[in-house]
Amino acid sequence: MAPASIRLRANGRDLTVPAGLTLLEALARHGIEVPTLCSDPRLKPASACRLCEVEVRGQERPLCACATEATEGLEVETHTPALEDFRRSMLELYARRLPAGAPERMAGKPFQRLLDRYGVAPSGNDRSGFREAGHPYLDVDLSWCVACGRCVRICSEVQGQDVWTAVSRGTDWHVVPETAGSLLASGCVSCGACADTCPTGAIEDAARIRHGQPDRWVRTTCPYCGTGCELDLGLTDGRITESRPVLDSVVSRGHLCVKGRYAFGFQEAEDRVTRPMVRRNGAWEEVSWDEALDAAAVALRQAVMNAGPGGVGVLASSRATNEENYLTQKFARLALGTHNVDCCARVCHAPSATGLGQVLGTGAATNSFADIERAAMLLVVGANATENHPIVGARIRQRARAGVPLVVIDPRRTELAAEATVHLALRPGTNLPLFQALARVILDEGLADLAFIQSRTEGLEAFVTSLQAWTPERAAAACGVAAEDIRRAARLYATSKPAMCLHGLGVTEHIQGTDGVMALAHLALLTGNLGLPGAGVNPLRGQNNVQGSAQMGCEPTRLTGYRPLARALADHLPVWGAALPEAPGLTAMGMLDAAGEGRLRALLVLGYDVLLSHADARTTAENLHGLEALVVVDLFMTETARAFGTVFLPAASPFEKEGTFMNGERRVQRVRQALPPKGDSRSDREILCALAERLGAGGPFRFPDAESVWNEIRQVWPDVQGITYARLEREGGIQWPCPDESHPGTAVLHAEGFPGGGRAAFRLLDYTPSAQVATDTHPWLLNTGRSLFHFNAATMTGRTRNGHLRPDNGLELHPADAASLGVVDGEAVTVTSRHGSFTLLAHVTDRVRPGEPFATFHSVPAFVNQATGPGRDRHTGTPEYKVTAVALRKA
Ligand SMILES: Nc1nc2c(c(=O)[nH]1)N[C@H]1C(S)=C(S)[C@@H](COP(=O)(O)OP(=O)(O)OC[C@H]3O[C@@H](n4cnc5c(=O)[nH]c(N)nc54)[C@H](O)[C@@H]3O)O[C@H]1N2
Ligand SMILES: Nc1nc2c(c(=O)[nH]1)N[C@H]1C(S)=C(S)[C@@H](COP(=O)(O)OP(=O)(O)OC[C@H]3O[C@@H](n4cnc5c(=O)[nH]c(N)nc54)[C@H](O)[C@@H]3O)O[C@H]1N2
Ligand code: SF4
Ligand code: SF4
Ligand SMILES: [Mo]
Repeated sequence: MAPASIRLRANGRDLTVPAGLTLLEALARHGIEVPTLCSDPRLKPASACRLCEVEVRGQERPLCACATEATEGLEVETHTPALEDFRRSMLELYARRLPAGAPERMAGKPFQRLLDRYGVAPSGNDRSGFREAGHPYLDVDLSWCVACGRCVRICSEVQGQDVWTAVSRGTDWHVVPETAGSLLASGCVSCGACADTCPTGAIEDAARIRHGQPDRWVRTTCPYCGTGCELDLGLTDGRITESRPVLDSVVSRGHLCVKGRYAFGFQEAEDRVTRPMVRRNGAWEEVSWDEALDAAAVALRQAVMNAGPGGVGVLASSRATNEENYLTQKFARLALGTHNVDCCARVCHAPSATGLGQVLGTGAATNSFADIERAAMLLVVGANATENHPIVGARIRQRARAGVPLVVIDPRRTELAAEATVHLALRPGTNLPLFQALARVILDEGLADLAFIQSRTEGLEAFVTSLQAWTPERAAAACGVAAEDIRRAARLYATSKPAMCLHGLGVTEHIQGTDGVMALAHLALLTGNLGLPGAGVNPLRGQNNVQGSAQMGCEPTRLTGYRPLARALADHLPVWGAALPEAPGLTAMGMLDAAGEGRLRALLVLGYDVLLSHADARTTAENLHGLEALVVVDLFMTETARAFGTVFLPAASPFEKEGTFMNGERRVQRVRQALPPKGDSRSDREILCALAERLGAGGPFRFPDAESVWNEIRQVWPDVQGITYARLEREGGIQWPCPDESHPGTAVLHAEGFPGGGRAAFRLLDYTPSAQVATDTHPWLLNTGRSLFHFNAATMTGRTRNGHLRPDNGLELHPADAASLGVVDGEAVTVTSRHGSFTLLAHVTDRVRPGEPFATFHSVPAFVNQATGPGRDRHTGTPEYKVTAVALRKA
């Protein structure tokens, strides 16, 4: 084994550093700053600028510190007069390329600091470099380009988009976007990595050019997806003007997608609701907080009086913090006396939690994002990671490009599918036959890990028998793929160890959602891909804190820790000091059904646009119509509130409060307040506690701050006992289980055993095909999901300039389908199912299969869920968003 640390000598000083660093990094650890232009910790060393050359004893010529490993006994000199003279003359060469005018563009940039240090000033006058000023987020003026190549490298090595290319211009070279036209017209995804790394400001955030350097930075966690990237919010005069990636974040490693990087503007949107409101005679009226809270409390109390505690329900927000979600379910249970509490995991990854729970005993991702780089093979199932978890997706793409086998199972040729070793483009709704056939090939071809199966699982024999029907040929026919491809995929998965499975909604949002997840878990059991780094079954969780909402107990049958009521009761009772309701609770679906039937009278909805996001919108609307009161806590007038709300309580945004989020790899990370709540808005925590006081249940809801709520969570859920705010501050995010303060957190679940010391269990799964089949009247199968620039109901991204980036909310339609309808790209198409219809502009592309159009649900006017149907997963009730039989016509 390599030694953990090594010693070297620099400028006459003895230094001890961890082994494996470059000389540049090693010296930096001891405060010896060697100048450099082309290096960035996110990039492979390029040795291009030569500024970091140092003299190494025994070497004839100086060596680039960025490309030299720090090894035992090395003796270096870093700032000899010769080296410094060389650096100054190099910088003079660079400075000659830069225009002498308009120095403010480079103000504060690393290259300006270097020039200052060496007393060099820009002296050129060529302003003819490529420019782009019409981009909403980026401002490019390559007159300031010093050809360090960092933009080219970061776009390729980190983001994988390869937008920038180097072209020679006379004796030197410059960069231009691939199309030489503009960034907007190129394959650029506006991740902003090139602007972040550019040392001169040639490629820069438009906001930096406009507002100058921020005067304050606040480190926090991204409020969008479950990846949980860390951002530095830059504030200028009390406004957020920038968001930059955090270099030392273990999750995001100095990278962000367009949403974390640029989509923060919703916070100050003009139509943000910042005053409490009550609906009177059909119209919203602004009122005081007292009035609004009274109105909400009266409505909730009245519903309980009229229909019993089961007559009210609460929908939690998976966009809010853990602390707020904990209070939400505590509010339902203690202040309202009902288990009617749920969150949008119900319409998302509830099948993952249930399916993994059934087979493995824990319903969360088994491994970590860092395992992407450890896996010898990657299996991506029904997840469009480069668009929906872009930081994860970019890393998967880098591994595939480095030669790691990648199997993608998705009806569409997603960006990852285009890079895959095998792409199984199955018919939507046919995961189960495919997964069963994969299992059968693994067993038939003797590729199973028998030792693992024997020591750690049970139920194999019956499982093997149940697979008899699923030959690759039969599955191939059911799924519309080639039997040989099923065999190739099975062999790749079973013979490359460790193999890591990552899955998305293409697995869960089906009537066989939970069964599909169990079938995936079986594949991992068969091949021994559990409990190892680089392996496991990993749902790519959706919203920033959906893992947290469920884990906090926003679930009718589970308390904090996602533990069944009976099992978690003993931890909760002493802390809560009150008995729990006896009647069982309803899921989100069940609550809406009950509202339609008049059994549920009032609903409290925090940050969740039910009307727009639930399937079969007509039924959703009818159900919501059955409510006597609908209290909405949100930042914006959601479609649900607009149509049915009776009280509106304006919530503080995630940039305006303290707390924690939990990302998809079970990591608890801090959310930090950058701004005071806008207008009169208040945090969900304050709102819930104030409501509890009004309901006469204030006692268990008196918390001075978010941290004190977290400390109560630690008391009721032993798995996070060791995670304190002080540790999060010191160490960064921590993954549960973390039972005590000396525990480092758990990166890989099930290394020792499955929960309760038990074995993982193979389950027998029956395949019931979807009722949504193509017929003469509805010959197409509609698939729905998301795209990069918008987020869910687009409530937040729709209030930023993301919409200017690419018109990407069209109906993806295969050219053959477009031809049969007589439509061309950009023409409107009406999609009609048995449930309803919507109209979208056609986006003609062969990334979808013929007969299988795809729509995002991001467009409010289009309102795609008018057409999706009532199908639900039989275990969790999760809607069947991914298959609807439809008819299409030119609008
Ligand atoms: N940019 C962006 N990012 C987001 C979101 C967003 O709205 N926009 N939303 C967030 C949320 S809440 C979530 S839950 C995640 C979701 O992230 P993903 O799980 O990636 O979401 P989807 O795009 O809905 O669906 C993924 C894929 O499933 C495929 N699919 C459909 N049917 C089938 C099938 O039968 N079998 C298989 N194998 N695949 C199928 C679709 O073609 C699609 O490519 O993204 C989160 N991140
Ligand atoms: N056709 C189709 N429909 C789908 C899906 C699909 O794939 N296809 N996917 C489904 C999935 S996976 C999901 S998760 C749902 C998502 O559906 P929603 O949960 O409705 O989607 P979001 O847009 O994330 O809405 C979150 C709301 O929270 C508010 N918000 C943000 N931060 C806070 C906060 O701190 N506090 C409060 N109180 N509010 C806040 C926002 O303003 C926004 O109104 O959509 C589902 N609908
Ligand atoms: S913003 Fe991202 S994708 Fe676009 S050119 Fe820069 S690095 Fe490449
Ligand atoms: S990948 Fe997700 S968490 Fe990361 S910046 Fe993008 S939206 Fe935010
Ligand atoms: Mo989701």
